[in-house]
Amino acid sequence: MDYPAYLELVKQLNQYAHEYYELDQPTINDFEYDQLYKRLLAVEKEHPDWVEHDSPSQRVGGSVSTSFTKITHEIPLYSLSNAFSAEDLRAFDRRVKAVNQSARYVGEYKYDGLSISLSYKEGQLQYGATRGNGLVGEDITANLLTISGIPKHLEDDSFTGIVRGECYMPKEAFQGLNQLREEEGKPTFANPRNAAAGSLRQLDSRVTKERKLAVYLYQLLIPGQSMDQEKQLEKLAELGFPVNPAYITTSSIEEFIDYTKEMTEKRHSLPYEIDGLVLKVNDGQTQAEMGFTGKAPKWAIAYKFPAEMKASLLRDVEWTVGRTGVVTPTAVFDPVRLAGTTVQRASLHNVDFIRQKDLHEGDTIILFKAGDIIPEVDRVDKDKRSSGAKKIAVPTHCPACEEALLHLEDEVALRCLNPNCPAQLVEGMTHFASVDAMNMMGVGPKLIQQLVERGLLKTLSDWYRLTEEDLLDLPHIKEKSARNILEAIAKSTNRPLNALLFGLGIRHVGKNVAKLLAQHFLSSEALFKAEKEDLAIVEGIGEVMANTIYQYFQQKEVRELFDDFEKFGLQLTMEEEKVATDSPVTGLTIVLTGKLKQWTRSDLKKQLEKLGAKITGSVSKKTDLLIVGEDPGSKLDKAKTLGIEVWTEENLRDRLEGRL
Ligand code: 1X8
Repeated sequence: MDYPAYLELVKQLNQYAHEYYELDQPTINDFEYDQLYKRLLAVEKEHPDWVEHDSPSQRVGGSVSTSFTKITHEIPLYSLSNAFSAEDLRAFDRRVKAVNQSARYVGEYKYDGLSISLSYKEGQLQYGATRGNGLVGEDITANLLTISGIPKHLEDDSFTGIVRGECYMPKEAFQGLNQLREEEGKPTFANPRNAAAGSLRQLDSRVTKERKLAVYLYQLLIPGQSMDQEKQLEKLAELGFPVNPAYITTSSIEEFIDYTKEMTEKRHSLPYEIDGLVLKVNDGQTQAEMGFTGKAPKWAIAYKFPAEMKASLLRDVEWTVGRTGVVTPTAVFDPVRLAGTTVQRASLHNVDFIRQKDLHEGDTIILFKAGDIIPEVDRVDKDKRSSGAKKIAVPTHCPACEEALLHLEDEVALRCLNPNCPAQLVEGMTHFASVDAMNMMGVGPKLIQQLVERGLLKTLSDWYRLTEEDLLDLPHIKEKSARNILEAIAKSTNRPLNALLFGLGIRHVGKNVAKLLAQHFLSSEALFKAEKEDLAIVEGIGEVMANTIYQYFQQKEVRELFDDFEKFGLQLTMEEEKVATDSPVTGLTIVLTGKLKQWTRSDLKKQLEKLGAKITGSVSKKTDLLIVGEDPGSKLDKAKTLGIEVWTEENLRDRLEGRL
């Protein structure tokens, strides 16, 4: 790899990280990201002088997003030392008992979620923050307030202190969310923790609210006071916070070790995911005596459950073609019980994964569940391989259309490029008809399969060419259902532009991006005319996405498709979003000054304009309001002289959210 290619790789990885962490819209899966990241590390090892300061390798874990206001924790959040065996736990016990022979322990669940910290003053929530790097987190107050169990006001209005715990997504909510995302053609979350993280990092708390998050609180800190752990839990419950009653107290490490064994099995039947147990010295006095190492308390330890692994026999590798032509392999193996359910299939992701694991026909494979939910192949038991076993063959031709497959050297994916591939067609047509796209009620995959097989659906506009005779020709379709289908198709011509754009199935364009595009460009014509730069300036659309969208609209076939759409009367334009008429800033002439922390200037300008305000550059008698960030300059002086109202960013936010 040469230097420019290295720079490109850094840029690409940063874009993926941005899409993952800030937009909550990953465009590649974890495995693909890891592959690229490993390549980056290898190159940097070979050329240490190339390393860029913004390379992902230079970031420390738990990076702080730039989208939220940062909050410096009054008391840092610590991490926990880990124990992986009974022996580790006994060693911990010896260290504790050396300080206090009769020390007692509290043993609690270790949730696989995100640590949060809530600060209350006289019973009022001041802010809620993420852990961040332990010293500085992000202000996610608005999002946390959507979670039941996090009150804005406590009944006890004398309480001042910090409350900490874990925010998590229950297993059921996680599965529901992923199912929905799959239907919407969005990338799914790898585990409930990622899903919870993505949900908390939403800039729009209405999204967080839909995500069914939950919390358990387990720490209560009052500056200058020390409180036994059990007392903290009691007091938290008394204050009205959700506290998990499932904790044990004991002074015997052997009893705790037994508990770890019991929970290793039982955890799978809990409605949320735990990845271990936390053992804490109960009394505050002993805690204080033991103190902290660099960043972890010496009086607590996290026991991590061993990941459950089971062996099974690989029976087959299935290759399926998705909507975008990517061909993905799935392992089919003898059914095994694993982490609470019976499994017999696991994604093998892509060709690189198969090569890396060195998978052969009939191999004994060792399985585990990623995030306690998704079956994954960990490795192959090579000792059990029969001599002469063949490597898993990678198909050279599409399993659906038999066209030659393409495997680009620097792409992980194996692709079928045949635009008329029936598998892709069926997937693409199904997506077009789906609820969030053209919403053709009563049009299912089976019907679509038949229509594709008969050559009646070759391109998306063919939907609008279907006749009653076409449908009546199909088995089991009577006049009534044929009419219903045609009616549903006809009705779909009224779907708004964003739904149509989503339905096209452009790579990386999910429901949200489709909406951004529609609202920004307002017509398909404008999209055909847009340059890459015009696309990339849309808030929420990165360079990679801009490029794909641009390429898509350059295609001749797409032009023809839209000409057909126009002919069939589809909605190819939409109205600009209405400007609000009743917000606290409607009709005001506003000037912005100073460095803003919560918004970028252009974002804030856009938002205020949507609320019906006019933004101008300099303060004059006509100015109604000045909004000041950090280090305001002469504009503030001038505004004061003219007696113009001045708001800080915080004032503005409070007003907009109706808090003042
Ligand atoms: C992290 C966690 C703790 C507890 C539960 N789940 C976690 N993820 C607990 O104390 N019960 S404590 C903790 C930390 O201190 N980093």
